[in-house]
Amino acid sequence: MKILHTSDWHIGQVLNFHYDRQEEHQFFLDQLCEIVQSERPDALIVSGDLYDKNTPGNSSMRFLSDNLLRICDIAPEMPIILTAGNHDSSSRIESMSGVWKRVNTHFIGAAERIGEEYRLDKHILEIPGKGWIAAIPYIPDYQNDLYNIVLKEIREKNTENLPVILMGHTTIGNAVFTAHESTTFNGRDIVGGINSMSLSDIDDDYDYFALGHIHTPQTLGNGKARYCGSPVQLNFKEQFAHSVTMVTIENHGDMPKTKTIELEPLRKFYVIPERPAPLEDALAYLENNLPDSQGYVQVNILSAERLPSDTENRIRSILDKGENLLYCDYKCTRPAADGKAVIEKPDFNLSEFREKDPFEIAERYFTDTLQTDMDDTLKELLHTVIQEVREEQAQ
Ligand SMILES: [Mn+2]
Repeated sequence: MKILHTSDWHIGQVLNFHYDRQEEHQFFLDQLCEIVQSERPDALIVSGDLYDKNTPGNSSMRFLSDNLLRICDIAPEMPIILTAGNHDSSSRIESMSGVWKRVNTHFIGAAERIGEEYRLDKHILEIPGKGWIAAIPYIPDYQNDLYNIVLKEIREKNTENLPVILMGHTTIGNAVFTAHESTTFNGRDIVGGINSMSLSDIDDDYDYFALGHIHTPQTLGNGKARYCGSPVQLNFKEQFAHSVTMVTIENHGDMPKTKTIELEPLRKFYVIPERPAPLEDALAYLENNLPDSQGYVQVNILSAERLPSDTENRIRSILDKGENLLYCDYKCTRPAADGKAVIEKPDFNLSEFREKDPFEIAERYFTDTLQTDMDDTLKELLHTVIQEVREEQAQ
């Protein structure tokens, strides 16, 4: 069985309130169409965060459906399986699922219970003669038993011993979180508001665990679980090659063979200079080192003081000398007493702030103002409240 694994598309992202990424997403999806055409996978799976917001605009929704239809036309026999991530609204993702099934495209938004039991049929997709897909969307912590329940059901159905693919949108502990802010609570990693689970919590009889949520591509400890990473760079921290993953599994029980297919970005993300430098040095460096291909620029400044109000205009006028360089923002880092840059806790700029988990913001506010750490009772309380608001929003 051959599977094309991707996740974290974040369609509809607007960078710094200003730069609509649709052209860049189109550039990615054009490449995805070519990959489907040339590789002919048995299924295309998208492990969550289809949209950037849980209320995507009409143009984003149309953009996704137009592009999915293009893929359907290229490979009508190939099922497309898309799950909701924590950025998506699960009910919105499922709202048109009945229609989409007619073109072999499956949207799975949330787990559902009938009485005490989960509805399992919506998570289990058989690709006849090829294999099985266990399509688990982003689920709240208390539903984590769903993974093993679905795998058990597939075990019983899989009399031909075909490969089993598990999909998930979650944090796996000890993964590499470079493109994200992570925090630890009660010994568990938390990324983007999702508490980590351990691979050992999940029965080991899947052949490949197609993960989404962490944007840094990586294969995890057991060699069978992989974050394919985001296909389009979403912020200045994601300084790595963006890609999709092609997975081949011969038989159930064999190790998966993965191939990373790198994607070409339409625009690049430049952090200039690489290390924070005093304002005048940073601007002079920028002027002498203007990138020659189009992209977003973040200027990396070291300053103990608030920057003068004309800083933004000065940066813009330097960028105007380049070809299609888009001003994004500057990042101001405070120097420590010994003159070295403090990079552990830089000031957030507005776009970074919007990406933050509410827990982190509250925790930081608390420690900054009261100069003491939040105790566990308060942390617990805060987590519960955030979780409850999230669940309400998801409905
Ligand atoms: Mn994501």
